[in-house]
Amino acid sequence: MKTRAAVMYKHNEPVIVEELELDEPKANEVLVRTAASGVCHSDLSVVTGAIYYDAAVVLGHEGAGIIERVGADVTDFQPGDHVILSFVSYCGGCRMCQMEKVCLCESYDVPRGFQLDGTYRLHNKSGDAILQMARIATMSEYMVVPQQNLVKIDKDYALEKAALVGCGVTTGVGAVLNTAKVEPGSSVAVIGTGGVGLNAIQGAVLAQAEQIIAVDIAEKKLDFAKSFGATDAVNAATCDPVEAVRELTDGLGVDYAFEVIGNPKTIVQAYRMVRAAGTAVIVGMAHHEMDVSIPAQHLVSTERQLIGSFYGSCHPRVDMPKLLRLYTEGKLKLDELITRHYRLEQINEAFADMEAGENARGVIVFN
Ligand code: CXF
Ligand code: ZN
Repeated sequence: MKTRAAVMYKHNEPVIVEELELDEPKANEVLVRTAASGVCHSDLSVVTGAIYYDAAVVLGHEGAGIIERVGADVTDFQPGDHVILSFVSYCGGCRMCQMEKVCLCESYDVPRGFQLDGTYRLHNKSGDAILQMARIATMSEYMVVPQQNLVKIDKDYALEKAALVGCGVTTGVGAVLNTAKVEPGSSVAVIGTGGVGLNAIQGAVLAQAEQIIAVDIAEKKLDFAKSFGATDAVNAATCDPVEAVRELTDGLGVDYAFEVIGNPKTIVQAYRMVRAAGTAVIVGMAHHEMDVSIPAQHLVSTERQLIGSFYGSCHPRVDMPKLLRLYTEGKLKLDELITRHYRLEQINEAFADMEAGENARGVIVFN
């Protein structure tokens, strides 16, 4: 069948929207009609090569849709089911899965562009195989994905809201609640208040943190941060954010700092703005070849913790429905996250707006 999709052919060049040929789902696979795809900074990182795919790839890893057809051996899903796409497919049997750390499944690694059997479902007019970002590729009208990448949800939820739970909400809220396990009364800094950072702020509110300091260089994003629950805002374009955070915490530093950019400089800032025995949590995906330098003796003598958080340490099928329930109960903002809707053809404009700090989240909607 045919599907219109946003393809990254060349790094740092505009993304091409074109019609591709999509194969039928094989055993264990499901055909999903995409309803909405969030536009996340990691999609742009694929365009720049920071998250590296060595061939043409359809972008998108934050989406929701409706099941159209299922392949052989798919028993848990049927046509008409509403689903969120998870960007991790886990095997369920390896040691990490047994430890309930399914997003760290031994069979998964970033990036993944082909199906579990090693073959491809997408081809362009020249017959070339096209990869799917994170095996899903939500910036396409239709997707064939492994059933492990699906999370069934109630049909009452608007799919454009549910889509955001596929990456930004789960990654940000999960970093605070699951990875760091922030305690009530804590002080928290969030560096980078884009779509994921705003959700780290929401997570800090849910964790009942007392002080939530937003750090960014764009005033508009700091305004978003305040409306999502930040108690203080620091514009790092006009001051040293480490000094500013220390001042706001009586010289001590915060209990937790979340770095949601993926930049060595801001990762070091996160490390430096936590108090002794505090925890710096790195959420942003840095360029795959980048290293970070931390003062090794200081790390020991101050007992600082420096930890990574991938996909909010989530269990997709447990945590995503839970987050939707929090939304229903009015405890989690999803409506306010969506600043602007785009058509698939506007993907390059959506990226430009994201880089300019215009949106909390931009969302591509399909009809
Ligand atoms: C990324 C991580 C690499 C695969 C796609 C999603 N995380 C968040 O944006
Ligand atoms: Zn993402």
